[in-house]
Amino acid sequence: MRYLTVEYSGEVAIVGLNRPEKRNAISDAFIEELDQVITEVDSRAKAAVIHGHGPHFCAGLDLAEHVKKSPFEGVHGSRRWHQVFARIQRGKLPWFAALHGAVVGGGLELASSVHVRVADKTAFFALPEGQRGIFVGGGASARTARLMGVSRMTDLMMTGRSIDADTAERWAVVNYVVPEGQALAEAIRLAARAATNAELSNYAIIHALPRINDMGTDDGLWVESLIASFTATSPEAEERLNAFLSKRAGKVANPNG
Ligand code: 1HE
Repeated sequence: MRYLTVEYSGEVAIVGLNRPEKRNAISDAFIEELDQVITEVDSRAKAAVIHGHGPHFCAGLDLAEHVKKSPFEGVHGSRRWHQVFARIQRGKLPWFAALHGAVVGGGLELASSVHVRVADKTAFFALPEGQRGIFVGGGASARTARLMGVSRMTDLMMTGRSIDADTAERWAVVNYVVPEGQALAEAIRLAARAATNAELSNYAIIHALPRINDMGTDDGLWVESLIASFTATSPEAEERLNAFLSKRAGKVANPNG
């Protein structure tokens, strides 16, 4: 692998963006390698974590490569990012991102395609496409806009400002903020926990929730009933429900102690 590292911690795949000398900027070859890595981890892991090697998570699109593209190549390139990121967002596994340093442009688009985001205090977020004379092309107008809202995304793109990790949490872009250097360990811990869920439940969470969110209430509730019945009647659900009733499974944790 040239641009990515893959390790395993039990059932959790740990995927590292590994082009630190270019701040993990994503080139065409990088995207193709990510596609291969997703195929590999889909068959070997029950959850996955993505993080960046070096001082930043990801500086987004490889601008040096992009400068040389024709309009037609640009469209195909953007569609390829969409295809590969869709394999994360609506694939087989729960994905977690560990974010530090720059999470900008296409880096934020990649982070927006995972299911749970953990940022450390060094993380900062921006969409500098306006300054570069381009537009988002890796899914931000659909995914990042759904996280932070169109108004905030418009502000980021118009003004070119960066937001810090606490603001990103307030804007629902990240789920957790942890001290410097602790995002990866925390993301792995959370992913390991998700890996113990019923596979069918994780699949339903990944696939049904965002689709229902895109539906009207009545259609959404109908689909919810189907998914609820589909998961609850699986042998694994029966075993897990019986485990709780016979006091073999843990109780829900009370955050107040
Ligand atoms: C790059 C890229 C890149 C760095 N493409 N080469 N993304 C951006 O507009 C972000 C541009 N990058 C930056 O603002 C800064 O590099 C960072 C804030 C991310 C990091 O700063 P720093 O001081 O740690 O690193 P650096 O010295 O700026 O960069 C180190 C090297 O990485 C340098 O190359 P060198 O040969 O001079 O050593 C940089 O040129 C190179 N580098 N970022 C190519 N992005 C599907 S559409 C998505 C659209 C977008 O993503 S637009 C946003 C693009």
